[in-house]
Amino acid sequence: MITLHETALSGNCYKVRLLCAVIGVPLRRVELDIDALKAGKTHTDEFLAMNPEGRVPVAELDDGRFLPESNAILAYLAERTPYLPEDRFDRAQVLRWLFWEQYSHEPYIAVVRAWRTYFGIPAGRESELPIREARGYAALDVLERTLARQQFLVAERYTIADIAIYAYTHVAHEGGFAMERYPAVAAWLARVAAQPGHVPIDA
Ligand SMILES: N[C@@H](CCC(=O)N[C@@H](CS)C(=O)NCC(=O)O)C(=O)O
Repeated sequence: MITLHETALSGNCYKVRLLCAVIGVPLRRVELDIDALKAGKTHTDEFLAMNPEGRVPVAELDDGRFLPESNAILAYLAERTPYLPEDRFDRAQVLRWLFWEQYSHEPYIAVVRAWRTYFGIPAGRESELPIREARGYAALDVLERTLARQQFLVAERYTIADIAIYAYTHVAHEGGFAMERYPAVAAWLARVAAQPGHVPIDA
């Protein structure tokens, strides 16, 4: 059992819920909704004691320890499951995609979606939108090139690399990204959604 401090609409939080559903780890959800986020409820002293960065998701373990950072939570929960390979090279490839997601994908695809769908573009930052869109498309191009040649991102099997990157890719259209340009990505999204234990973001 873990307790997940989260926001339902966040792909970073959904990643953790999806992995828990796939591996059968029971989850207690503590929701900080969009209004709580807008009101800065992740920046209270109580929340900052769980995550000094003041962001969700944060996993609260049974022994009372807290683990922030979505992809670190995935790696923790996937240890000794088929979703984090034992093989040294395959495991490094999973890490490669987790790092890539946080550096080259999430800051563009997730942020454009958040601005367009939930928050609006912050005042004074309008000029960032086309740059973030272009970088989001660059990330989708990387996925399309990769998935045109293989079924899953690492070692031809479903891993936490797929879960991490699925989370915001499958809702990229909400940010206005033209997903019809990416047939191999679309086929991979369908493969991921067909995996045992899959749950949608709004479950
Ligand atoms: N690198 C972090 C990013 C977490 C993140 O950006 N969380 C957002 C929601 S998706 C948040 O808590 N925003 C509220 C804030 O920054 O105050 C992760 O992957 O967990």
